[in-house]
Amino acid sequence: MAFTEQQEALVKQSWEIMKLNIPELSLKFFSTILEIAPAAKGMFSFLKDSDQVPQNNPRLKAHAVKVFKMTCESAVQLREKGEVVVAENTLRNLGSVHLKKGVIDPHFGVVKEALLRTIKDAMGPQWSDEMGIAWGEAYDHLATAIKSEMKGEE
Ligand code: HEM
Ligand code: ISQ
Repeated sequence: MAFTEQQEALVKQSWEIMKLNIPELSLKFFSTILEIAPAAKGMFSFLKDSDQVPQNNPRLKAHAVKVFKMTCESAVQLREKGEVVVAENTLRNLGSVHLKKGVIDPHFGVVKEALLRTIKDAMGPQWSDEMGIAWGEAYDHLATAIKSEMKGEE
């Protein structure tokens, strides 16, 4: 089914609200990933010398924000062109970083679940199932692009 203007609006509007509280959002997103997949702890450099999720790590924040932003951009592209195209150099970098860190296909489902739970939590009463579906679709297209880059299928 085509990605609608209404779906794009749901993603963009909720991102505008969520980005007002990046410290909490990024922490919640990252903590939820580790809650669902504790084994992923070893992959992230933010946790190198501690068991605790760092409360104010600029790199953690920047990466988490990038995931949200890229997913939001994917929603715009899906509505505009019906597909997601990531700039070639960006995609190559993301492919190689994730390969090097040992990320595998099932991890993308973990990050999706964490992303959706984080949005639901952040939006509270403004959350809707339609909002979750829109973010989920945008994420799936982006994840597909990264996964195929990781497999050398570009
Ligand atoms: C790093 C985005 C999925 C684990 C990054 C970075 C970005 C990013 C922008 C920083 C890249 C850099 O340093 O140049 C995304 C997006 C994803 C995704 C958009 C899905 C659509 C995943 C998944 C995992 C994962 C499924 C596995 C749990 C990591 C790790 C790093 C990383 C371990 C390195 C962090 C560090 O510096 O220690 N990701 N990612 N990512 N990502 Fe992802
Ligand atoms: C990197 N890749 C995917 C998800 C992330 C969440 C928080 C910080 C970094 C991330």
